Amino acid sequence: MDWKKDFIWGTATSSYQIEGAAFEDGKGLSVWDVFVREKGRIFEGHTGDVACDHYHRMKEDVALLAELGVGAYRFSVSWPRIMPHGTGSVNETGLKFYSDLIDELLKHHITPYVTLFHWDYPNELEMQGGWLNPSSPDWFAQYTAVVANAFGDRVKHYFTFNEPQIFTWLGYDRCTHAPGIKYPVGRILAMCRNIALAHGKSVQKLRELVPDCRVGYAPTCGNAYWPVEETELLAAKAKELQDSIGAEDWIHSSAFWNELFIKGRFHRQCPQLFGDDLPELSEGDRLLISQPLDFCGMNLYQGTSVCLSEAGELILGELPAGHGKTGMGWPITPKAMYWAVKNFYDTYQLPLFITENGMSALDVISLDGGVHDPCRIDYLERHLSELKRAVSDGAKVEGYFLWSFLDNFEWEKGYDDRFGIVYVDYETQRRVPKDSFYWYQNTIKS
Ligand code: GCO
Repeated sequence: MDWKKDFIWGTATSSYQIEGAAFEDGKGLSVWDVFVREKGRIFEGHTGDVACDHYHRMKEDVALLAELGVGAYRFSVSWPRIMPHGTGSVNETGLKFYSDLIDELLKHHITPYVTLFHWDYPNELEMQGGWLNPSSPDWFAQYTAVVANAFGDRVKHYFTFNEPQIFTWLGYDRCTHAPGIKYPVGRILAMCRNIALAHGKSVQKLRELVPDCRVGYAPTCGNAYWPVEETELLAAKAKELQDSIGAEDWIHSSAFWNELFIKGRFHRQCPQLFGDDLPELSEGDRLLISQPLDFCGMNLYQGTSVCLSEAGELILGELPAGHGKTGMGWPITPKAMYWAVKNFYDTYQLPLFITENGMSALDVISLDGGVHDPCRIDYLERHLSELKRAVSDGAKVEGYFLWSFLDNFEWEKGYDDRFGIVYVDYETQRRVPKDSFYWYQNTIKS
């Protein structure tokens, strides 16, 4: 691998988390615009109404991306910004925002990677049952066609869904994310089937309208298990666990969604777990859902350790007291990067992009005017070296998108956690590149 010539270095963001302009220029409501107004849902009542005001500061932000020196930028399109009602009429001003963004990126030789769905679902469609509505796959295909027709001449890389395991699990089971409607498991499974059909129809539409496109999806790695000692026994156990789905957190597992999106089937454990609740997948469904993909994303932040106790029993998730953590309290587990990538590639042989990796920290602007984030640099260095190890062990990884370019709206945590390599002062909207920005700039160069 020629890390300089062939490897794609990028950063990632998403529409609701950075754009703001939530009610401007003809944009329709998303389920997040509604959810953030429900008392107690979001930290200190924060909303994405303004966020990083990227909608009005796009050129300044792209100039910063160009200074950073990335070859690619992963962003998402807000469905209700370009289709206010979710279906039917198109908002030309909304389309123009993304068209201008794409032109600005290309002017700076930055390749756009577009995520079609990063959770800001049109509220009017949610009112019609959302992903439970049997028409939802067609709604998504229609939206895909609008994006493909508008940008397909310049955008060749697409991710259909960002983290289907998160917006379903937190949106309709744990209810900490929009729309926060609690469904019984049977309904969630029916929703998963429609989401998978929507993914298949979207891939079909992209291939039809953008023949030279490359398509994938961006799951989180919900179950990244890593062996504390790299013995055969523990490595085998980590892989077995990564390929399994638990009874309680099946929906959070990457295995459930990779089997559905890549193989067009429910995971082998589903029949026992869900019995009659499990919807039928016809042969037609299978073929549609498992449309061949060009690559798969992986949003990787952390993993669960696998080790043996003194008595020789298997213990999960035991980390020594004082083990490193991020600002959100997530354990820092760089080996999860190696094992998640290696196990995924051994199982599916699909080229991978790390579509998100990074950490939240309680960053402040120091007295010297800089933002010093050595912990983030350490986190990134360790994860990138584990990624390099996985590549040298044969995994085909095409690129890496650091999460995130800007500090932004971290869903139910609001602005309390900062994931950016660029600090955002939300009072003034001033951008301050952190030390990690300059570290990443140098890493890309070298
Ligand atoms: C996710 C989402 C991002 C989050 C990031 C930090 O992976 O949950 O894609 O929108 O902000 O991961 O939690």
